[in-house]
Amino acid sequence: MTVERTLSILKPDATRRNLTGQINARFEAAGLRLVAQKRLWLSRAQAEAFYAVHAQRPFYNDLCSFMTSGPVVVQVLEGGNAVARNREIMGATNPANAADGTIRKDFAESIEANSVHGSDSAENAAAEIAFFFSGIEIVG
Ligand code: IDP
Ligand code: MG
Repeated sequence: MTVERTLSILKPDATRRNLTGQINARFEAAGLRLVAQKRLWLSRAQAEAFYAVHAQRPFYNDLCSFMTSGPVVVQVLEGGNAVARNREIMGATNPANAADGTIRKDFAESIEANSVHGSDSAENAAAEIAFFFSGIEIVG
C-alpha cells in the first residue's frame, strides 16, 4: 500500500449546511489524515483556473458560479492509496448513482452541488495540492 496525498474540497453546499465536521469525520474514520486545511472564498478567476480542465464542458460556467457562491474548505488528505480511497468515500459524481454510505449519497444536493471534490489521479493530486498549498502548510 502506497502512502499518498490527495486534494479534497468541501464545496459551498457543505459549508452552508455546517457539514465540515461531519464530512471530516468520514475521512478520519476511513483512515485518512487531514494534514492541511484552510477555509477560503474562491474568486471567479481561482475557480476557473482550478477547473480549467473542464472549460469545454457545458456545466463549466455554472460550476464556477457554484464554487464561488460561498466558502469552501480545501484540505490535503494523507493515507494509504489516498486518491482512490477518497474517491470511494466520496461516491459517484451524481448522488443518484452514489453508493450507500458515501458522502455524496448522504449529503449531496445535486450532481453539481455534490458536497466534495477529490483528485482523480496521483498526478492531478500533486498539481491540485500545489494550487492551494505551499509545502510549509502541509504537516504530515
Ligand atoms: P468529480 O467531482 O466526481 O471528479 P467531474 O466530472 O470531475 O466529477 O466534474 C467536476 C464537478 O463538476 C462535479 O463534482 C460536479 O460538481 C460538476 N459536474 C459534473 N458533471 C456535471 C453535470 O453533468 N451537471 C452539472 N454539474 C456537473
Ligand atoms: Mg473530477
